[in-house]
Amino acid sequence: MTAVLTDEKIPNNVHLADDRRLQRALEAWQPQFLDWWKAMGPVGWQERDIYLRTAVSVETDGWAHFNYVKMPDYRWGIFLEPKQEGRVHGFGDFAGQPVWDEVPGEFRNMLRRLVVTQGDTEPASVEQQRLLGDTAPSLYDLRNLFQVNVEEGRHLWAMVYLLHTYFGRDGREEAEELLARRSGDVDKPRILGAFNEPTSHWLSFFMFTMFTDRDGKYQLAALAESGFDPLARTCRFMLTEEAHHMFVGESGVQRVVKRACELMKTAPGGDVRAAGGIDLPTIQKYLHLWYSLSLDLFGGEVSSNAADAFASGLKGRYKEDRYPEHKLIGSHFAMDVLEEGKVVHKDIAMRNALNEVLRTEYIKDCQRGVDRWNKTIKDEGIDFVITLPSAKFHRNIGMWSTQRFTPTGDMIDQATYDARQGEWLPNAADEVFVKSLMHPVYEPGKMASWIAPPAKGINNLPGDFEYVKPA
Ligand code: BYC
Repeated sequence: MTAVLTDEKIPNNVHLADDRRLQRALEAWQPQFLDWWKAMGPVGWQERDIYLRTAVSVETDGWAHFNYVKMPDYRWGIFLEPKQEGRVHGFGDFAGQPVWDEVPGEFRNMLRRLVVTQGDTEPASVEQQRLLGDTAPSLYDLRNLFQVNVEEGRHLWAMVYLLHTYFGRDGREEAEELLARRSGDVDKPRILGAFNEPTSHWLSFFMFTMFTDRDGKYQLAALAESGFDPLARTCRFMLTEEAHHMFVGESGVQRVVKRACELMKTAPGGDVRAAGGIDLPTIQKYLHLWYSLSLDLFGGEVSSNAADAFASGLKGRYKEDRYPEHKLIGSHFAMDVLEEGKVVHKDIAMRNALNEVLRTEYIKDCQRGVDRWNKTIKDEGIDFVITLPSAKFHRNIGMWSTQRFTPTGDMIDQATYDARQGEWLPNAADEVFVKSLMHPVYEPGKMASWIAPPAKGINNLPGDFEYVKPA
């Protein structure tokens, strides 16, 4: 095992040294985590010095320390936002009562399931991205990939801390299972659909960090409202790291879009593909794919699980305190539903509609990102608009998954869908083409043909900074 740490084996602000039993349990899990990281984490870069940001404390000057580090030596720590004395439940049946520092027995299973589901996504994403280092379009992007990867590893630690501390033997078993499931494995898949999809090239990686990490933002924000205080405090700190992941996605796609526009103007016949770029219609197809997979992550449109999680104070809404009312008894949400094969707009009891309420906030946030991409296209003088498809398109979870829809939301039969899906989603030829562009560029300051350089460097460093040191 790599010698990880200097003073403390597991950096933390949870007074781990005061709880010998917990400390021993986590120190026993640590080598299993490192074995998993080495087996399933980034392939081929583990011994390199990478310019990474490490959280060493939750204070403003402590959560973003930049330095060269070899990934297995990254200090994966346990950080919770400081406790707010006197905090009360902000929503649900217990609104106004003091928050819980221990797991209430009647909600133990529901809470464990939420923590396990959240925890499962973190190693899953590392597994999905493990080969991307082979084809990075620049050292800047390579470093960003690894930053995202190590932080997902830390987010796994955050959930494993909760499992070990609050869920006894079941929690320890669940923590082991988190290292045993594998993204895309037929026998032991990851829990949620999008986390079993291959992220086989960098366009998918950027779409994943734009859309799937953004689901993470909304789910973590909903859990950050939790009346189970340790969960709320850990999710609040995770959210500070999550912002960079979405930046990687949004700015990554923006740079691919910009390059496509430049080539439309300069390449012979405006043929972006022939000039080594990814054309805007292909970008739109990958958006369709990753956005729809990410919409699935919010669960069913009408969900008694969501109602129960809200009622019991475990999972709130995005920025719960912006809402005027926090019990949601007798209120409704107007939304599209499927009734006898027809789409109808009707009022659904609010607590049952909470997955859709969260998804609606998420969609607005995605639209803001897409608007910024469209501004880039407009600034380049190109006539093209990228759009989010209807939330009914290409769904595998929830009521829309039982019917077929076009990207504009019209219901169609299966035969029409089968005949046309290659126009809307990446087909085999698109995938072959995008992969054909994926050649590594490891020279400082240089970029692959299909992506524009970033507007500025990490931590304001110059464009030709050596983010990853040679072997
Ligand atoms: N795939 O009542 P329903 C992140 C299951 S991403 C497969 O409709 P519910 C990150 C569901 O389990 C954020 N199965 O939904 C991003 C249930 O199963 P059972 C991760 C699914 O329970 C990038 C059944 O369908 N965090 O952090 O209200 C990189 C009916 O469920 C799916 C969380 O998800 C699916 N997509 O909501 C790294 C937060 N959706 O009971 C990290 C924790 C539903 O019939 N999780 N099912 O066996 C939750 O809050 C909820 O579990 C969900 C589902 C929102 C996911």
